[in-house]
Amino acid sequence: MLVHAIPGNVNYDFAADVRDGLTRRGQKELPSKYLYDDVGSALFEVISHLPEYGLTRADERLLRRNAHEIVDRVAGPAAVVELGAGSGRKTRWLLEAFCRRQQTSYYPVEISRSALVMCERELSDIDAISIVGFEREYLDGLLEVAAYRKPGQHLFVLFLGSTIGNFDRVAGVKFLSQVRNILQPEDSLLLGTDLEKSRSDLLRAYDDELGVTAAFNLNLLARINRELGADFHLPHFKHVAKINEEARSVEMHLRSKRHQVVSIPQAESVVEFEDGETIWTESSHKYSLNEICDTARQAGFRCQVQWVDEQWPFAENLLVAE
Ligand code: AVJ
Repeated sequence: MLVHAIPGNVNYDFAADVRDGLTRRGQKELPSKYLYDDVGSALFEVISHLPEYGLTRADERLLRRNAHEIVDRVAGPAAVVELGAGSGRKTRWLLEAFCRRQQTSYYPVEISRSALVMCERELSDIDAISIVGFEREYLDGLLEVAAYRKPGQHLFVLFLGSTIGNFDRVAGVKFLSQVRNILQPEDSLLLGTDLEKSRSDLLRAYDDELGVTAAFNLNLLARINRELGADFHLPHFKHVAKINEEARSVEMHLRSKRHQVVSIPQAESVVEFEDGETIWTESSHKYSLNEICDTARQAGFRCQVQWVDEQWPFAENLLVAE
């Protein structure tokens, strides 16, 4: 067992993105990746245990039940790269199955350092594993891992938890194509996707009774206060989950409860909110099974197998680079 981390070289600019997103005309918007600072990652971890939010548990059940079959279908020898590893808890089953076959290198790629530390701690007890974490954005991390690739070694990329759902459908195809371009033919990608379900199930999942999702969303404003010296007064905003029928997504917004002005010194901006105006903070697109295969094909993959959970509509899709 070896655990090692390649630290901080995340090339994004929080202040610039906040300024752009909040000072544009029309719908105000903040990129959803900023939900995951230390507090946000911990809150998402709690969300994944809520009865209303079945997504993470479905993902984990599928991985646990099908770990051996998945590993048998992946061309080896292979190094495992996980994009957005989070706590790493659900990856254990796959890695254990993998390590039974061969000594395995596991490269979690994460923009949240605390999630990376959690993930390394969670998985370091597995026999025959070496873990090297990358504190990077997805494609930057994947490029680096691909550069380490040994001759004859395949890459097996994990993109779980329906993180793909945060992209709109066009951007999703583009992202998968970018992943494909870093890979070689017969490398594999395991893609976890949340499937379409009823409005009421979706609204419950994204606006839970305890208010954890509300806290997760509002933390983005708290983060802007902490990191950019802003004066958002959190009780003046409300978490809202809405269904976008046309996009087949659930959106999270933060709705201003009154007319107000907020200053964000380190983003050099002063932002005015109308009563009822929202900041759009995240979209979670939901997929149909066929659509996932179409999307995969457009991005240069073939869809090899799809496993679907019986309790919560969610699919694990094994895609192979053409
Ligand atoms: C981690 C991106 C899959 O979209 O369902 C959970 C994040 N947002 N509750 C999702 C989330 C609100 C989650 N993903």
